[in-house]
Amino acid sequence: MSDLQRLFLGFALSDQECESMLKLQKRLGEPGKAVAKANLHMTLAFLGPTSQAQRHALETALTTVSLPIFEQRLDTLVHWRGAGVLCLCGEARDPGLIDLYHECQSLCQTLGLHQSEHSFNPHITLFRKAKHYRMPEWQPEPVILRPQTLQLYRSNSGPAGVRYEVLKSWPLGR
Ligand code: 2AM
Repeated sequence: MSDLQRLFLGFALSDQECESMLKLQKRLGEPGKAVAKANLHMTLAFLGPTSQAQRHALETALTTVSLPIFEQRLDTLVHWRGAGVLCLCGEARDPGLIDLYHECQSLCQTLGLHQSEHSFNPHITLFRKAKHYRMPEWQPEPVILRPQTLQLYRSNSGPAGVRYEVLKSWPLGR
């Protein structure tokens, strides 16, 4: 039997940050399936199908990587039509966060995990299955994220939908 788990690294949102996203979802109406409050997050790196050995090696490597405290401004609505997602996006500016992204991509390469074809694109997915959507005329209130921890998530798909389980957390600030 395969021991592969679908994993990704990301940042959880504070209650206040979640509330801002829920308010924005409400204001946007029903462009697709709203991401549930418990699933709201900002992805750092999608790892894809990961074995126990790869997970163990990744967790060990992450204990020695610099995990800076950072702020991330998200201020632009983006509709990725192909993927059918509507996101709140921002520009990656914090050098520590950008370094961390590259460090993770390099770990993914070393460990044979999924590597992104794109540069870091900070975003929070608000809606999925949003294939046909006309963007509103207005711009959203900017949200400044101030994450406390980096998390390793497992994505579990079940009859009730997808659920992201936190497998491990590393406090930021080292
Ligand atoms: P998202 O961050 O844009 O929402 C688990 O599937 C998480 O990893 C999702 O939140 C998803 O998108 C993100 N992700 C990033 N790249 C992915 C990819 N190539 N395939 C699937 N999910 C990906």
